[in-house]
Parts: sequence; structure tokens; C-alpha cells
Amino acid sequence: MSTLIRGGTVVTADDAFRADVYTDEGVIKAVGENLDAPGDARVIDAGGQLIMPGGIDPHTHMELPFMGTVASEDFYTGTCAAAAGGTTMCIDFVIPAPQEPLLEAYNKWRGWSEKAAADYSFHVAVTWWDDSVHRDMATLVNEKGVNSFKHFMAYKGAIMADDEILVNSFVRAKELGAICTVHAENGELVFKLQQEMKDRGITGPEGHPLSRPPEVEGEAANRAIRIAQVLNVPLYVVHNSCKESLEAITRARQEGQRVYGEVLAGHLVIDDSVYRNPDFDFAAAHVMSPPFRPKGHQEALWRGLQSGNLQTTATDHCCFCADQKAAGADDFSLIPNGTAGVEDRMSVMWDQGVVTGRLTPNEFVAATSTNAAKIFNIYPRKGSVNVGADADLIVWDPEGTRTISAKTHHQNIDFNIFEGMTVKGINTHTISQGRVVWADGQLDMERGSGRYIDRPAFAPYYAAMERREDLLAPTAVNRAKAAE
Ligand code: URQ
Ligand code: ZN
Ligand code: ZN
Repeated sequence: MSTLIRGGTVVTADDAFRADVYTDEGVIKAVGENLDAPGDARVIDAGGQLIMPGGIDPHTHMELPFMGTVASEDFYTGTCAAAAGGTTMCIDFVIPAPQEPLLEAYNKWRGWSEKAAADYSFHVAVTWWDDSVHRDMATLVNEKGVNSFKHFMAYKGAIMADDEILVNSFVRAKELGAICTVHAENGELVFKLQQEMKDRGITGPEGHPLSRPPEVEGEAANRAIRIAQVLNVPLYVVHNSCKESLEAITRARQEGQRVYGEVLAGHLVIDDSVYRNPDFDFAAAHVMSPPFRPKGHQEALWRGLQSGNLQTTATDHCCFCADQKAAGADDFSLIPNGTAGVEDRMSVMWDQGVVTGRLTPNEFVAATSTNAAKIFNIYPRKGSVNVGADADLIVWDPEGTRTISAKTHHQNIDFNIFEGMTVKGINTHTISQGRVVWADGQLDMERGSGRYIDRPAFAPYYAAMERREDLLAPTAVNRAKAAE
């Protein structure tokens, strides 16, 4: 299967130039002007359009068992919805229950994800600690292509990692050359504030944001950052939603600490007024953690992206339909936490980022694809338009528009947090592993064709960090290693 994308402008994280792109056998074979292609190649006329790396969403939860139910989007429908919106790779999460062996959980998730229709990978959560966790982390890094370990500082009584787990896991991750990531909310404070809300008779969805104010996130972000600083391990803070966590990241980065920050498309454009909507289903559909924040935080997060203190965008795509959210009809703390977005992130980021002038097209590519590839060590295989890279590409019409709606989206959920939003900037084509999987508004994907993508450890890089040598970028180290 070969594809020639002709007449477009290639836009990468740091360049823009007129070129055709030729792909074959799932790989980019040539980038240049006036390329030829064999007679049977599929030809896409990209005149007036951009050719960019396919989106990488570093934060999804397909078919996640959580809060007594299972997310309604599975790995097949979720990777299809992602491709419909221009995202060609998701990094999802293996989340072991406390006492569940990490390798057992990993194998379980690998079974679920075999139905995926586009490429994916897994962060693995450390939700408990003993010698077996210490051991399994090594197997995951050395044999299973895992280079990132997640820590939920929220969700007391379920998957919350306390400081002892954070310290043990961070030390182990550094030994192995893996990066640590955190969901930064102080779970003890959330638990206490939830009780306080209910004692005051506040049981509706409006109690959700009241029980997890920005200070609860800022404390946890700063605590994780300081622990990582003392232990000298890189840290990635997921779904930053507020000024307080952004300030913690900004301070650390200004002091030269290796901290990365992720922001969700939802947190950039939606505020906490959604929780005061009198309709339970509407308010509950927005219950996710951290919650959507008061006006003002959104613009601060945009400045975080513009200033380079936040590097990636994601969705935290974790779908629960109205009948599932109804579990919390009488108690907001029982509403399954999660919202969707994997199909809309790219257009929302272009419309609210590039069209508004907040981001350049290059910064858009960096924030929606390349930076995640670099941070999780799969660049330039992913997140680039390099010869030799995987042929995961989008053909982007910067003038095209669409109106987002649950009535028309491909996500397996009955609600869309961006409902009614008309966005400028749409992918007219999505190419995954060199195949055109989205064109003319139609999906053409094969269940099970998605691949699990190994993500190499950073071990040599960390060794340099330990010796505080002049730090090489992870990719340079890998290239040097490959050349050995
Ligand atoms: O916390 C997460 O990232 C998972 C459980 C999805 N739910 C959410 O509310 N963010
Ligand atoms: Zn989270
Ligand atoms: Zn999440």
C-alpha cells in the first residue's frame, strides 16, 4: 500500500515547506517537490492544505474499569474516533488495582487493546508497593517497552499513591531509565472536602469542584515536583488544570529542573460554570478530575503553552454515559470521573490556538504530537514527517470548518463537552501506518490493525544526568546507541 500526498505544505514542530510526501509499507519514503509514485499508489491532492504529523494523545483511558463501572469507549471505537479527528496514536494507561501484580495488569490491558485500529502504547500506574512491584517495573522497562510510570495522588481508598509509594517508585524509575508521571491532586484533602460538602447537604455535581479546589492540585503538583527534585528524576505532570499547578511547574523549570506539563483541550476552553447547570446529566457529564476551573485559569494555561512551560496537550478521554454517571445522582462523589475528547482535540487546538494567534502552526504540531513523542522517547519514529518515520500523517484544511456534536461524533459516548462548537481547522485525511483511514468524512479502519508501540528507556540519558554531564537529548543518545 503506497500513498502520495501531493501539492501540500509540510508543517512540522520547527519548519514549514512546500513538499509532497510519499509513503510505502507504512513508512515515509520520500519528502520533496514533484515526487513520482508507482501507478497503484493512492494519490491525495493536498493543494492548499497542510501535511502534519498525526496527533499523539498521551493521555487516554479506553474501556477503563473505574468507580464501579467500565468506560464506554473501547480500544477499537476509541482509536477510530481518534483517527476521525486526526489523532493517530494514543498512550493509554495500565492501572493495576492495589495488590494486583503489575505484569498481570499489563497483560490484561494488552489483551483488551488487541482490538485497537491504530497504534498505541501504555503508561503503567504504580498504585501500591512491595518487592514484586520493584521487580515488575524492571521487566516492564527492559522487556515490555514501558518507559513511563503513572502515580495517582488522588482517589484515596482506591488507586492513590501516598508519599511512600511515590518515593519508592520514583527511585526505581530512575534506576531503570523511566520517566515518572503524576495525577496531582491531594487525595486526603479531596476526601475531607467531599465529606464536608455532603455534611453541608451539597450532594449534586456542584459539589465536585468545591471538593477539589485549585489549591488541592497546586499542593500535590509542588509536592511531586519537590520529591522528583530531591531524587533527581524527570517528572511529567498530567492534566494541569489551574494556575497553581502551572506555577509549580514554571518555578521548577526556571530552576532547571526537568519537569514537563500536559494540558487537556477541555481545560483550555471550558470553565466551572458547567457544574452550576441545573440539569444533572449536563453537569455530571462534566465531572472529571481535576475539574473544569473558574474563568481565568484557561487563559493562564494558554500562556503556559505559549511560554513553553506546558509542552503537550491531551484529552484524558475516559467516557461514561448518562446511565453510568447516574450512579452519583444522590452523591456527587459516586459520579464516575471522566470526559471525552479524543476526536476533537486537534480541531479545538487549531481553532482556539492557531486561529486566535495564541499558537503558530509549528507550536500546534509540537503541542499535539512532536513534544509527546520526544518526552516519551518515540521521536522521530512518531511525531515527525521524516523519511523513515511511521507514516502517521494528517492532511489539514486550515479553512475547513465543522460543528462538534454528540449527534455526529464517532466517540462511543452520549455527550460531547465541546457540543455546538464550530471549529476552523479540520483533517480532511488521516493516514495511519501509510493507509488512508479517514477521507471524505468516512472511516476505513481495520479492527486489530493497531500496533503496540515500544517506548525505549532513557537509561544512558539518566546516567548522564547522574554525572550531571552536558545532557544529550534522549534522541541523540538513542541515535548514538543505534550507531554502535
Ligand atoms: O484521573 C484520571 O485521569 C482518570 C481516572 C480519568 N478520569 C478523570 O476524571 N480524569
Ligand atoms: Zn488523572
Ligand atoms: Zn487520566
